[in-house]
Amino acid sequence: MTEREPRVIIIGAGVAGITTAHVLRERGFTDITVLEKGSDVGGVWYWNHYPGLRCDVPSQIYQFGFAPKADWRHAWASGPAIQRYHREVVERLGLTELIRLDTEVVEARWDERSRWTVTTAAGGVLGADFVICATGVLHHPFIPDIPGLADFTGPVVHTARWDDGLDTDGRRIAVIGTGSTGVQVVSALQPHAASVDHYVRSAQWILWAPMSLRQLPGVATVLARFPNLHRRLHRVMAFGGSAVLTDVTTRPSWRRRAVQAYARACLRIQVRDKDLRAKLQPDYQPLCKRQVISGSYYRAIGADNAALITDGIAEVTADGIRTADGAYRDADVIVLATGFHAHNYMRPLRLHGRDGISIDDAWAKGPRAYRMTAIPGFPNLFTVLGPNSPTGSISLQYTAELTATYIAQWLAKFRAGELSSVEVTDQATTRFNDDVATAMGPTVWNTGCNSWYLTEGGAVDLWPFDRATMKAMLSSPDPADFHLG
Ligand code: N01
Repeated sequence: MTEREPRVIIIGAGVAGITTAHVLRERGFTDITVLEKGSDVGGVWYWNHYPGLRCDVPSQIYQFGFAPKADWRHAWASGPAIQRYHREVVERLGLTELIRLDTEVVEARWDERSRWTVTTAAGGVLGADFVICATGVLHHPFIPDIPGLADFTGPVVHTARWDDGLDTDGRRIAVIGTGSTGVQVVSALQPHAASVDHYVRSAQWILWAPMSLRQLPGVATVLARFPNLHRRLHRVMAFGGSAVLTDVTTRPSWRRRAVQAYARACLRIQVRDKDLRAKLQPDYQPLCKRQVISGSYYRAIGADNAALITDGIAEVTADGIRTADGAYRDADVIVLATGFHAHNYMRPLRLHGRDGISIDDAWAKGPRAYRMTAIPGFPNLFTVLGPNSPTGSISLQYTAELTATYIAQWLAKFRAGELSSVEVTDQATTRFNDDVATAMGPTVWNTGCNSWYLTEGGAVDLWPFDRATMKAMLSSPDPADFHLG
């Protein structure tokens, strides 16, 4: 076979897409196109701009290892600051020219001879030797099927599609949902609202942290002055944070119990009202769901203009919400902080692999991939931050970089003429998924709560191993696990 340059299409320009484009370009690949359906890069940070949005991972950790930023204003950055960072990184690294914004991919079809044919919503058709799905996890808003919701006469807004023109000051606001988003949006809206009614179906443990803290003075100057030190520090903090989170989430130990004791103490110490505390008390272990972190929620929900409503919602009327106990509360605005279809990945994209198999059929029993990145039946296709990605433990930027570097090795083999197609075997994928299922046993995610980590089939869609295992699995391709053509 002769040497040739692979034509690569990356779908999505969020954390995973930006990382992949950068890694591939660094390794000398030149035919890269990134298709992004949004009007800007950033992924979740582009789509989410609800009041109070802040990343609950410290800013000096939540950043690309290849583009550290010294001068974060806050120790935990705001959503807009993180979005600006992604735009700046793309510009600084010269990735802008690779990215086509406002370009939604609606179909990708594999054909043995012509490779991948990718179709956009505008009717554009592109050919590619490889498709890389960097389409994110928390991407498709979940709109609950609540009776009467469509009849509400005021604004109904999902947090992931916030209307920046919506005036919430002085209004009666109903917020439904209490994940990380619901907790942040309630804390932000409560001080200026006439009232906030927080509708909570399952209570959440909330770890206190000083989320509005400024980055310490002098830190930016020192880190900017010594970039190597900054890189090393970022690594140490990201790896250290991952080690701690992996440890407490994946196996029972006194360290897990200590974090859980802290969560219980946060509730006990911050909420003095016994009735309110009882309603805020979850009936499952701390850390079982994606842990919520907040420095302000307990204060907000205890305010005179706030109410915590734990009775189920019976119906939405034209002007308010009726709960199962018969109580009725007026509302001017309904905010849906109800989360995402977290296991859609690249869907609803019509993805067809070998012999026309669709991703919906391949994933009829839930998303399934090999080492987060390869799917049987879909040659020359990889995912970055795909199924089993470590959204509950290890740095996503690190994981994306490791996965992209792994994929680059397959692309290099294509470029060198060593293969034309590569498809993971079903056996290797089953083996990996069996290992995942076994390792999930002692994790805290598996201790009896309902969370977005669970697929419809009840499997925990997370990474149950440590960072070293991830590194080992993605260090170099194992040809025995693949069909090569
Ligand atoms: O979504 P969620 P989220 N009636 O799925 C409730 C990341 N994130 O957007 O638990 C009533 O966690 C549902 O109730 P229940 C982070 O990874 C990060 O808040 O199913 N309630 C739950 O309370 C996070 O975990 C940051 O009983 C209904 C809520 O809606 C992930 O995004 C900030 C309902 C959904 O919670 C998702 O968080 C924000 C119904 N019919 C988000 N349907 C950072 O800081 C659903 N609910 C980085």
